[in-house]
This record gives sequence, C-alpha cells and structure tokens, in this order.
Amino acid sequence: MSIESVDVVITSPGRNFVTLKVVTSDGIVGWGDATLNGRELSVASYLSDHVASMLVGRDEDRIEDTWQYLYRGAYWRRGPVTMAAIAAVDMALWDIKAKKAGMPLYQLLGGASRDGVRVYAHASGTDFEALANAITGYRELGFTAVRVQTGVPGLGQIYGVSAAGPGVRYDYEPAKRSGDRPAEETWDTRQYLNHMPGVFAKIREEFGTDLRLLHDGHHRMSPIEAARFAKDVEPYDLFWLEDCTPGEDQAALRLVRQHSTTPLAIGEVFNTVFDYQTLITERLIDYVRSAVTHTGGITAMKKLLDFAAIYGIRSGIHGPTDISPIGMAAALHLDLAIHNFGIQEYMPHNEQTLEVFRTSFTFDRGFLHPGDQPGLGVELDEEAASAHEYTKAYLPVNRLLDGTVHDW
Ligand code: GCO
Ligand code: MG
Repeated sequence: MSIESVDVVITSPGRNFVTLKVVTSDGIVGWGDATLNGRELSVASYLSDHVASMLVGRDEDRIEDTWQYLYRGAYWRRGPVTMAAIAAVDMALWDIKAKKAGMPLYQLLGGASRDGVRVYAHASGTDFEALANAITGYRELGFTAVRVQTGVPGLGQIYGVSAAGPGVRYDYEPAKRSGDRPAEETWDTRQYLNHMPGVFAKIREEFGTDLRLLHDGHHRMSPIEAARFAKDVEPYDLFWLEDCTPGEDQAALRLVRQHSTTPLAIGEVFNTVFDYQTLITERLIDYVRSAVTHTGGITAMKKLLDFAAIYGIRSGIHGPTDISPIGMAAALHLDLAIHNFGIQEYMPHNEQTLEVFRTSFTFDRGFLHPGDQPGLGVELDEEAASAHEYTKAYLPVNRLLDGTVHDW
C-alpha cells in the first residue's frame, strides 16, 4: 500500500483553515491541520508546490521516516511555515494508521491515562463587571479553569478581550479581515502592570480559591517587568502566567524565575524541541504551550512532551480557534495518553466551522474527550468547505502610545 494522492483544502467558515488530505491506494483518507494564522497561503504553497509530489508513492506506514525525510531532508529546517507543513503530513499519516488499526489514535499512543482532559476557557470583558459575568457563565457550564483577560483603562481594544460584549463568548477572534494590511492596536505596559493585580484580587474575592485562573501576557513585558508582575500576582494563585516575555529570549525567564513562584507557561510561537532546550533543562517553565499544528505534528510533540516529563514539566497545548478541529483532536489524543498532562486550552469553534469539520470529541462539565472513532475522529466535508472562500485576514500590529511598534 502507498500514498496515492495529496491535496490541500483551503476553506474559510468565518476564519481561514488549511487542511491536508492524504489518500492511500486502498482508499483510506487521512486529514492534517496546516493552519498558520495570518500566513495561511504560505503553508498551502509549501505543501502543494513542494511536498505533495514527494509523498505520492511512499509507504503511508513509515511515519517517523517521512517526518525525518521532510525535516532533515529539506536542509532548510524549523520555522512556522515548514513545521506547520510537516505537522499536517504527520497528523494525516497518524490518522491513517489509527484508521487502519480500527482504533482511536490515543490507543496507539499508549492508551488513556485519565478519564477526560481538563480544559480552560477564555473569559474576558472590557471591564470587571463584564469579566465577572463571563466567569460566572463558564462556571455554570462546568468549567473548572478560566483564562482571564480584561481591558486596561486608557487603552482601546486589546489582545484577548472580546469586543462582543459580556457573557460566555465563543467568538473572540484576533485575526481580522482588515483588507490589505493588519489592524493596529495600542499598548502601555505601565498601565497594564498597575491595573491587573487588582483584577485578580477582585476575582478571588468574588469567586473564591477553587477556580483555576490563567493569564496570558502575550509577549509584552520586559524581563524585569515580567518579574514584577509574576511577584505581584503571587497571592492570587495563578495556574499559570503565559508568554510573559517574548519567546525568543529564553534567558529572560531566568530573571522571572528568580523573583517569583508564579507558574510559567510558554511556547505557542515555538516550532521545535530545540526552542525549549534551556527552558526545560534549567526548569525555567512549568508548562509547554506548543500547538501540535505548529510543532511538527504528533511525532514531534510526543517527543517534546516526553523530554519535558523528565524534568517534571507538564503540557498545556495551544488550542485557540486558529487551530482547526483536526489540530484540536490531535492535541486531545495526546492529552489523554501522556502522563505529564497539565491542562488543554479550549476555544470552541463556531457553528459554520463545525459544519465543515465533523468532530466526534465531546465536552462534559469542564472536560473534553477525543471520542472513540478510529483515527483522529474528525472528517472534513469537502462540499461544505467549498462554500467558504479564502478571505485575507491578519493578526493586529501593536504600537505603544507614542507610535513605537511593540510585540502584539
Ligand atoms: C492563546 C494565544 C492566541 C494567539 C493566536 C494567534 O493563548 O490562545 O495567545 O490567542 O494570539 O493563536 O494566532
Ligand atoms: Mg497565548
């Protein structure tokens, strides 16, 4: 048996997704997620112009060999475009292998290590009342963990805050269909640092100590600012502080660590295990935040998480809406199987997306389960997909109040 065809499907049911379809000579279909938010077409081209023809005729069962062939064999390695393309191939091959075995993928990864996967939701609000309203809504749905982002007085629309109003919002989407260039937002770290600790204090007062609270700094603080923030929020027992400093600077986290016991998570912009080498071996983080889709797929992610396990570091796999339901399913199978699971991010996709991607994962009182369909458990409806044409969309660009470009 061998790979007979490889095709790229681009669809935009409210937001853009790039999906790889691999079909074997005996008709088994495997699906992989290749979505890179705001740069989707570059991965689509990498796959259809450079990778597809290399795969046709290969043995679909040789997943590790195919991974190495695409990674080492390309000479130019790493980077989000390359690693998203490799991830899509890898996911599709695991989907095929598990379908051939007649098992859900998590069984091939060692079987379930737990009954369900604890997930966290995105609670946000432009002010405290709206935020508290969102937290209440998620608690009523059974969530045991929420990520908290809120507006900062003096700044307009900022990262992580739904502009759509209070309540449980499944519609926060940072990529904007803003024409030929990105929308711009403004930022001031000083105002943020002065505002946020008080928000956590009020949340603990109102909601008690049970709820797991997470927060995303989205790469905006300098090392010393991040150290101050992590120290200031210590009394409010965060589950994690995410991306407190820009991801490239691994040494920055040494400084944050020296000053605080707030658990740290980083990695959604990383692509390989090498980005984590210092962070893991020096135990500078507590959670690995990579997306399966952006880190070379299930093969690479399993190795990364096993490496982290040796150092007592746990998983917190990236799961925003720009990861397609296929990438989300890949995460859930890993989450269920590995021992060092921490938590899984969950931003449910909109209805249009779920008409295109037929999922079988289930949500029950704060926990997801990938389901027991053979394979990943997600099938793409190509007819439904063809109704939604690609529409250019960008993540915003961030500027300080004086106009200087800042990390978004
Ligand atoms: C998260 C992330 C996302 C990213 C988005 C960019 O923690 O979920 O920070 O919200 O901003 O994935 O495409
Ligand atoms: Mg993040």
